[in-house]
Amino acid sequence: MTGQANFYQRILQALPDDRNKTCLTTELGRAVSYSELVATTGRLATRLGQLGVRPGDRVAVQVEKSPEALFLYLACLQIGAIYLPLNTAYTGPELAYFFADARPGLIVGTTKMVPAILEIAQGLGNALVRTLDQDGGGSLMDGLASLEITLSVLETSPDDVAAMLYTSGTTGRSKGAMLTHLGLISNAEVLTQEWGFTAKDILLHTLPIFHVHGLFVACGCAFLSGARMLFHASFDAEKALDHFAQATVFMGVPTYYSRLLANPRLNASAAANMRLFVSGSAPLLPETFHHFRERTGHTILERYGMTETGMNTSNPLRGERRVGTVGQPLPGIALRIADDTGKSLKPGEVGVIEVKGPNLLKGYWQNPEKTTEAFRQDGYFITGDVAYEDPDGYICIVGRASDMIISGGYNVYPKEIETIIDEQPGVTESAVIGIPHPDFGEAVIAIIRPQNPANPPDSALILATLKKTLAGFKIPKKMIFVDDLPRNTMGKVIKAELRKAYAQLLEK
Ligand code: MCA
Ligand code: AMP
Repeated sequence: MTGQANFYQRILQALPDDRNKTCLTTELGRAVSYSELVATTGRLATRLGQLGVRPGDRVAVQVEKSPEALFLYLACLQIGAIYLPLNTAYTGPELAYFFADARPGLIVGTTKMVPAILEIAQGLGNALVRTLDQDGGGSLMDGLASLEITLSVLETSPDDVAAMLYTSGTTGRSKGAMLTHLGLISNAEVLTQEWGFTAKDILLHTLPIFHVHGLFVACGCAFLSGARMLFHASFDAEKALDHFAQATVFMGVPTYYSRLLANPRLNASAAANMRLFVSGSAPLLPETFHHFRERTGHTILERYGMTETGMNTSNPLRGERRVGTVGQPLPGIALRIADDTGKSLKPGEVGVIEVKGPNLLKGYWQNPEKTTEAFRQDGYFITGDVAYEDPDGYICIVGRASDMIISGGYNVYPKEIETIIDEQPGVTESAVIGIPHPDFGEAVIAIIRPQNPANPPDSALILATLKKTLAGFKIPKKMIFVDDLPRNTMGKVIKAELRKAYAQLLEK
């Protein structure tokens, strides 16, 4: 790690000398050079300054993926503002929670979402709202091309907050994980090194850029190595395969790999130009790992991370990539499998993964209690992921301490859905669980106990209410009415039993 504390300054240091080189190409064929990246980022930074955004202010952004969206992120880094990206699937009520909690000084949304955003912003006092659309237009960009750049890169200290991402961790309502410049720099540096990124690489980038995986991992490696990106607006297996021949690295969640496998065009010759396939965000099934190797000759490299920590472990670039494991701790990151007092367990013993290193979050936004709960006295962060270490030091994740669901790489917290279902007329209670799904890995389903089993409420009405409030990926793929839910002696619903009973419901 070099002395530079601002992540954007570190990125600038890594850019190729020839700024006319292409930094990224969109799927529509638009080529963006490094000089355009630097100039537009500088102008956006200046625009943010004109709008009154100051170091430490939150800039909440819910926009479609585009080069300008990426420059807006870099502009926030440049001026020391805290970048707060939000999933484009979030509805008005979800946004209202994040805005009320984070109190952003500026909210940037798409023209489509802005009426809803303005309504929320009105209730928040002085939040400014600007638009940025996928084509690079919008009120944030008005007159930008002729704007003189007046702001340079702010010298930040390593533990200044660069970005804030909302996550529920293991419990409770979403909390803003404060990620520092040092955390982002150290993690991007270690991954660039470990995965052998160079300026010769071309990264096929199809992930969303509102999460750690697409923004910090993928873009971080590209920026620090000078690799070019083929920047797709979203993942589409057909379009991705159209660009395989030009790319050398691909990163995705397991659903991307199962969708690629479902496409007959995937074979060894289609993947001949690739040197590395990386998977993460959710468990990669052994069958996906093996089928991918049989079809393409490539062994997927699985790694493991978390919003709060960035990446913690990785299978090796050289050496054995062991199926069913997430590899070994990355350099500079200490990891232990611990019992519930934080004591290290022996290899083979199952416990919770705890990690420590420069990659860790600074804390949860305005939530000292949850921050204290998440850390041990000796500085280790408690991930909530349940695992054991094999005799060679590879980490095998076997479950999660919470009943969080990961569907297609997105985390879903049952409580949030259960609370809404339980408020519906005719419902006594509900249990939301994740069950195996051929495309999403896990799918959300709801088991509902109606007040009158002979006359259960209309599931279409419950669905409609859920859709008004929650992002689409959280909506149950099925709702089942039952007379009773299984309980333990304390009266708590036994979700493990429900997961077992409905395990086959959505399988092939
Ligand atoms: C979309 N839908 C989903 C999901 N995505 N349902 C369940 N799970 C999902 N993940 C629903 C929509 O609500 C909609 O429902 C229908 O599917 C079609 O929506 P569309 O947007 O067209 O779907 P898609 O394009 O097929 O998207 C699926 C996807 C996407 C490509 C797998 O979800 C995706 O890109 N996931 C990646 C997430 C990711 O980047 N995760 C990293 C975060 P309806 O038709 O009923 O309206 S985790 C992270 O960063 C940590 C640190 C880590 O370790 O990496
Ligand atoms: P998030 O809160 O979105 O950052 O999700 C992080 C969670 O995703 C982790 O705590 C793990 O439960 C899960 N995760 C990430 N990568 C993997 C992986 N390779 N295998 C299994 N689970 C993973």
